[in-house]
Order: sequence, then C-alpha cells, then structure tokens
Amino acid sequence: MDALLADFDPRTISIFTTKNQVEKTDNYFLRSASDIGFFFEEKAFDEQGQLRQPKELSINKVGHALHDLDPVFRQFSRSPAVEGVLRSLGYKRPLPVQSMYIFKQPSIGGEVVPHQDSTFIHTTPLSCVGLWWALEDASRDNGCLWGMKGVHKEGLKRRFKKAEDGFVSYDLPDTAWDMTRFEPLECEAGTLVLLHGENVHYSAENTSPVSRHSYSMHVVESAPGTTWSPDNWAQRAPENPWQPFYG
Ligand SMILES: O=C(O)CCC(=O)C(=O)O
Repeated sequence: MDALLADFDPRTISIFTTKNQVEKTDNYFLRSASDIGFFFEEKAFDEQGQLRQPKELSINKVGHALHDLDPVFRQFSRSPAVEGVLRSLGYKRPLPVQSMYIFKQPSIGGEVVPHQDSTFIHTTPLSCVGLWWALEDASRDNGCLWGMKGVHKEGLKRRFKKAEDGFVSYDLPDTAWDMTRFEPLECEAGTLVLLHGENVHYSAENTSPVSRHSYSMHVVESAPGTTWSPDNWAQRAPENPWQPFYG
C-alpha cells in the first residue's frame, strides 16, 4: 500500500463517505469496481480545498479491485489459506467482487455507518461474506468494528441499486438500528473477522492519535444457481472480468 500511495497523484481527488452515497453519479467511484481508486477523508481538506497533511495521512480508503489488479494484494487475497476459509464456509465457486484497504486515519478517520454488506453486494439467493483483516490493533479508541449478534437472521433491509442512467441510490430509507445492540469487535493485528452478508456492522470515527488500518474483501457464490444482480453498483469492465477462485 505504501508503494501504491507513493505513485498516486492526489490531484485526482474523490472523497469517500458512506453518508453521501445516495444518488451518487461519481464515475470515479463507479469505475473503481474495475480499478484501484483512491478516496479521501472528508476532513482531509481545508477551506481552500487543499490537503491539510500528506496524502498518506489523508486517504480514507483504496479500492475496489486490489485483489485482482495489484500483485501483492492478489497473492494475499487468493492464497490457499483464504481459499480454505471459503471452502470451509461451503462456497462452490467463490467470487471475490470487491476489496478495500481502509486507513481510519488518526484524528480524521471517518465513521462507516451501520450497514449490511448484502445491501451493496447482492446476489439471488443472497451469498455475500465479508473477510475483514485487522492490519493494526483495532480498539474502541481507534475505530474498531461493531457488530450486532443474530441480526443476520432478520433479513436484508434495503438495497443500493444502479439505475440504467448510472444513478445509484437506496431503494428504501435506512433502518433505525438499536445502537445498544452493537458490540465492539476489538481485535489484534492479524485477526480475520468474517461478516455474514446480512450482519449489521459499523465503525465509529477515529479521533485518537493512532491509525487503524484494515483490509477487507467481499466474496459471493458464482456457481450455477446464484446470480450477480445486474443493478449492483459494482459491474466489471469487459477488459477486467470477474475472476472466481476455483470451480
Ligand atoms: O473497516 C471498516 O471500518 C468498515 C469495513 C466494512 O464495513 C466492511 O468491510 O464491510
């Protein structure tokens, strides 16, 4: 990631926030499904629109095709150990559809609001699983994940869909989640957290002086009988087709 950031020209700016995804037609965001895009923290800029600090401390996340396009991330994401996890979960032809390196920068790391991954990564029938690796210790102080036990049995609440004109939006308003049901998923660097696609999770703002880097990859079933929804925001460019693990 250090090497990718060193090569990145911060003049190609896009800000990432899960709060403003409604009705977004940001082509940079949509293209990142087939590419490696760089997204800045909302609080990274001053009133003149200039970065307050070096780009390395201003990026919110990098995604969403690291697992296919970057040799280092590809090797890790498609390693026998990861394949073994997916086999053990019963996937017949697992397809990694997106990957993200999230920085949770010290002091300015933005929140990720409560969501179900299947809202964004939809198949029929539902099949998404999130693999989330703590690259640094994650605690309540620096913005660890928070999950809700048992909520994956309560169904998918809404979808984030792309219309034919390229507009992406939620089909229903957000659920008023009972915040007292969330539990912190504090963990040490190196921990893998598996997130059922209908689990609801979030991470708070990082106001501490310590970063919380993580890498996550979302995988769906692609064996016959399961279909990738054509109105998902993430669709692949013809020159970079989906690449399942095996099967
Ligand atoms: O790393 C985070 O803060 C959020 C990650 C997340 O929501 C996900 O990987 O689905």
